Amino acid sequence: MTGSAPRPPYRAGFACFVGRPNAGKSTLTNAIVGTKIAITSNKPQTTRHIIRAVLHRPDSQLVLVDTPGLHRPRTLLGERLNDLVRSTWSEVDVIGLCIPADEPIGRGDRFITGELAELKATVLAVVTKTDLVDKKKLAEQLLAVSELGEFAAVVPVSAVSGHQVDTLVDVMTGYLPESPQLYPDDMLTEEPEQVLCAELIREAALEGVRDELPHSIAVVVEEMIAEGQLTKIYADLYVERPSQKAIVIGHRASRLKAVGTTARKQIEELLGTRVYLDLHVRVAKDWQRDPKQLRKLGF
Ligand SMILES: Nc1nc2c(ncn2[C@@H]2O[C@H](COP(=O)(O)OP(=O)(O)OP(=O)(O)O)[C@@H](O)[C@H]2O)c(=O)[nH]1
Ligand SMILES: [Mg+2]
Repeated sequence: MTGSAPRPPYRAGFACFVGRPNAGKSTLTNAIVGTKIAITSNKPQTTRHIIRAVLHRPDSQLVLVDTPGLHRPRTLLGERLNDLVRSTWSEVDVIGLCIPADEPIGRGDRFITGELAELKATVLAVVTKTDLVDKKKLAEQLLAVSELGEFAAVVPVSAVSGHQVDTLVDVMTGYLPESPQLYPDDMLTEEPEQVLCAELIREAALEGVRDELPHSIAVVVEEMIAEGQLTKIYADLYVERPSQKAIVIGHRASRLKAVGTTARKQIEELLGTRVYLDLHVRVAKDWQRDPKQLRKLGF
């Protein structure tokens, strides 16, 4: 006679990925929940808002908190973003320190590792972008990372190929506390649609711009009106200087049109309706350094 095995306890809690800009935190968050919730780009410091994404499993709920990359701040915005990261660290149960497989460990990684050692959360190291290196290089990186600090585990993963994503979830979930469910069954994120839409517009606008411009772009959705199968969206795209406005708009508005088309497709996918997108470019002089403007833009 065999009785059925005791059910594992239900676990639920919060986790976040940290690491320098561009380490692959947002891409990994999306890969884990299987939906694009956080925007990503090859420009450093893409993430500016804390976004929570919930992964539901029969015996667990993992709430991923996507944070900006920790960096040496050069503006008031940079300082605010770093503050957001640090306040998240103190609220989560598990932290995954992301280090790309294809880049040497740097001063920034050592600095972050040192800060994490002070926290009560379980800290894992996650070696990201494993699809970009061969086996030998990966083995070397795993060794280097394990010597960087005291980690509960070191997990290699590729958000692009999906390699080891489930394993990483298993490991993270194992460190969550026993807890009742935290969010309703079908809730993927608590982020308002308005914010998600603004982020998709910003992602489209980041494509193909260089130097300081990516940092100068901010997007606010002013109004969303649902009319049956059509959603009308009125949004403002802010830059810091008139010269940047000209670049963003492009020759005969060609760039702005392209940004609008890309963003509209993404938003239609998100909302499941057709979308009319009205996009205006405005100058908010040096907003990254101006407390009043920052507040207006939601920081
Ligand atoms: N090849 C490969 N590229 C990846 C992988 N994960 C992320 N990337 C790329 O790395 C770049 C940065 O990814 P993000 O997810 O935006 O990085 P992040 O850590 O969130 O960056 P910040 O928000 O700026 O701190 C993007 O161009 C991604 O497409 C991966 O597993 N493999
Ligand atoms: Mg990000």
